[in-house]
Amino acid sequence: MVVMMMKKMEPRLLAIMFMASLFFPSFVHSLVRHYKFSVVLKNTTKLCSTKSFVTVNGQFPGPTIHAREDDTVIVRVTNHVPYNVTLHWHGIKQFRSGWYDGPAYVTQCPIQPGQSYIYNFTITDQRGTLWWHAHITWLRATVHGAIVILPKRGIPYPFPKPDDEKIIVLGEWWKSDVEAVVDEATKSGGPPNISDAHTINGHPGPVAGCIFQGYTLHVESGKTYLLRIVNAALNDELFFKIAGHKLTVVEADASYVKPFEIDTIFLSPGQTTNVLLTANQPVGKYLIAITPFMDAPIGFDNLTATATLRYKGTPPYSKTMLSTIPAVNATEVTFRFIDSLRSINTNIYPARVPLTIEHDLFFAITVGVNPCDTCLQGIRIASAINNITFVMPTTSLLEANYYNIPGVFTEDFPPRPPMVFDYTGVQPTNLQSNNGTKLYRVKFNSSIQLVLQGTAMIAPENHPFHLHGYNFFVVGQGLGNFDPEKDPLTFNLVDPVERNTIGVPNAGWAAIRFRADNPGVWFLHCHLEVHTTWGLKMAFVVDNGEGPNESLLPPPPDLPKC
Ligand SMILES: *[C@@H]1O[C@H](CO)[C@@H](O)[C@H](O)[C@H]1NC(C)=O
Ligand SMILES: *[C@@H]1O[C@H](CO)[C@@H](O)[C@H](O)[C@H]1NC(C)=O
Ligand SMILES: *[C@@H]1O[C@H](CO)[C@@H](O)[C@H](O)[C@H]1NC(C)=O
Ligand SMILES: *[C@@H]1O[C@H](CO)[C@@H](O)[C@H](O)[C@H]1NC(C)=O
Ligand SMILES: *[C@@H]1O[C@H](CO)[C@@H](O)[C@H](O)[C@H]1NC(C)=O
Ligand SMILES: *[C@@H]1O[C@H](CO)[C@@H](O)[C@H](O)[C@H]1NC(C)=O
Ligand SMILES: *[C@@H]1O[C@H](CO)[C@@H](O)[C@H](O)[C@H]1NC(C)=O
Ligand SMILES: *[C@@H]1O[C@H](CO)[C@@H](O)[C@H](O)[C@H]1NC(C)=O
Ligand SMILES: *[C@@H]1O[C@H](CO)[C@@H](O)[C@H](O)[C@H]1NC(C)=O
Ligand SMILES: *[C@@H]1O[C@H](CO)[C@@H](O)[C@H](O)[C@H]1NC(C)=O
Ligand SMILES: [Cu+2]
Repeated sequence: MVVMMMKKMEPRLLAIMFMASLFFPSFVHSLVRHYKFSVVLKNTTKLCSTKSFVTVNGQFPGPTIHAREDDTVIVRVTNHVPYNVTLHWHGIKQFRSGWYDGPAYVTQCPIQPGQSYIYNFTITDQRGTLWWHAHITWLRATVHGAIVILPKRGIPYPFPKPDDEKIIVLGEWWKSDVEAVVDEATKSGGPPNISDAHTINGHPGPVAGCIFQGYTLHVESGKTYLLRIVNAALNDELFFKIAGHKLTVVEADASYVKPFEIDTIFLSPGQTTNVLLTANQPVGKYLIAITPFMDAPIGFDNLTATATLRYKGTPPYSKTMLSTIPAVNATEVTFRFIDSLRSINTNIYPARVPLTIEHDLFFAITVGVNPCDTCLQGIRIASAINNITFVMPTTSLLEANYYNIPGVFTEDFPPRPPMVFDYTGVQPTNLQSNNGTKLYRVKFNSSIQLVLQGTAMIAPENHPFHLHGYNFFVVGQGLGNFDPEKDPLTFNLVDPVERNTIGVPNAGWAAIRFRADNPGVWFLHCHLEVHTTWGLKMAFVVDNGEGPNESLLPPPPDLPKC
């Protein structure tokens, strides 16, 4: 195509184009990047137990996708395992390409054993670190990997160019099969078993029963490294710290932030961040530690995972410099990190915060119990938004909307709680919820404000909420009950951080804004897999706008069927 066009062009024009491409390297066409992902079982005897687990291409963490902004990424996924699989490209906006977003029964039916599906999406208007993961049952525990999006060719980072880049994927490991863990919990109605270890690039910490080798981050004195950190854990929010070194945060969820220096990074499951690390300490070895954060009276995996930062030239048998670690309930350390995040908001990367609101939504997040005859204690834990525990359909919501299939979902998702109570104070005595496959429909390009209100029902807890299809701006955050009169006066509408996953603080609230300029069905859910399983999820339906450029593409021919 390009060659044919060029043949028809004036030679003089071609010469100008060629020269322009020399002076402006960004003139070079964007690329199509092809990947082959085989979903296969891998056997291990090394990772804490002997078990067989699901991977992509036999790798844990899975392969990294490298692309530039404006590139098209094509991933041919073939399922060779006895489970249904889908893959989600976490944080990729999927403009008009919702068929490739990946959450099972939301945008597609599963890729069944023996089947293939080609994911095909273009990366528009984002650069940084994101990640991909399975989006069905609990398979993402071991089916995940990083996505590195470089800026367009010839466009520099808005911070000093690092000498090298390193990917650090944090995970959570069960000695037994994760599908058995979630199935057991679903049968019993109670909470699932907590994990047995945390991992850094696939290496578990020094944990009983695990062979400890540990990941080593090799550095050279005087050099600066860009660390691309992903929290791929299922249920645990994590602190990340390197002994003796400060970190300069430059990006969160593939959006640039105003750089700031800090010693402890805090990431909820689903979140990513890029930091600069300068090897400016005496040659030696330094401990890298990841530890969980939990400020609620809830059972969790409290184990630390460690790795080593090692300078080139470190003598053998050197001692590793240790570091203090934050207390598991160090809420103030989480706020120190979160409150420092600001969009870079420059001419090139403006923060386009919606200033007027067409949909003013207030979602109360509760965890309660419903009666259950077949459950161990006669009750089942259920989580809800505005008292609706989301019921997954058995066909894809996006298809149901596209083909107008009746009976799959209703459009009456409540924009506010049906019952007002003291969300973070005195709790209702009735802990039951309603259920349904209820969606919330908006017109193309509507502006939405969503206040996510945590509650103390059963126990107050932090919930990292993830929105598909968009980034949003975190315009406000606070403790206690949101005050619709006073709190909006303090909103940051100038340079709020732009991200795709937001930790709603324990017994507090977070306010986000976004413009629904991407047609499709977009999932909103807690990124603690345990809570998603309990029904803490819903979806938006966003209508097409005018003309093909504002409309969802037609479904691909190989879209899996239910
Ligand atoms: C993994 O182990 C199972 C049973 O333990 C065996 O049937 C299978 O062939 C093994 N797979 C590989 C790839 O080694
Ligand atoms: C990917 O999508 C583009 C645009 O929708 C289409 O032209 C192209 O053929 C697709 N590629 C594959 C491999 O399906
Ligand atoms: C969950 O933990 C209990 C108690 O330790 C154990 O008996 C059970 O086998 C575990 N379940 C799975 C699926 O590992
Ligand atoms: C970690 O949790 C276990 C129970 O899962 C508990 O026995 C242990 O005391 C805890 N350790 C710390 C340091 O809190
Ligand atoms: C954290 O936990 C410790 C030990 O349980 C307790 O003494 C301390 O008050 C807690 N701190 C906060 C901020 O809740
Ligand atoms: C939720 O719905 C259930 C069932 O209708 C009801 O009993 C309960 O009071 C409601 N709770 C809240 C907090 O709205
Ligand atoms: C939804 O609620 C109804 C009425 O309480 C109940 O019978 C049904 O089992 C619930 N469905 C699910 C999937 O929880
Ligand atoms: C969406 O709305 C904003 C604000 O009114 C406007 O600036 C923008 O052009 C609209 N975008 C589209 C694609 O219509
Ligand atoms: C759609 O977008 C393409 C490429 O940006 C542009 O050339 C075309 O004019 C647009 N069409 C309409 C109807 O806006
Ligand atoms: C896999 O997906 C198909 C299509 O939705 C469904 O019929 C089947 O029950 C699923 N299998 C499992 C094991 O969940
Ligand atoms: Cu949650």
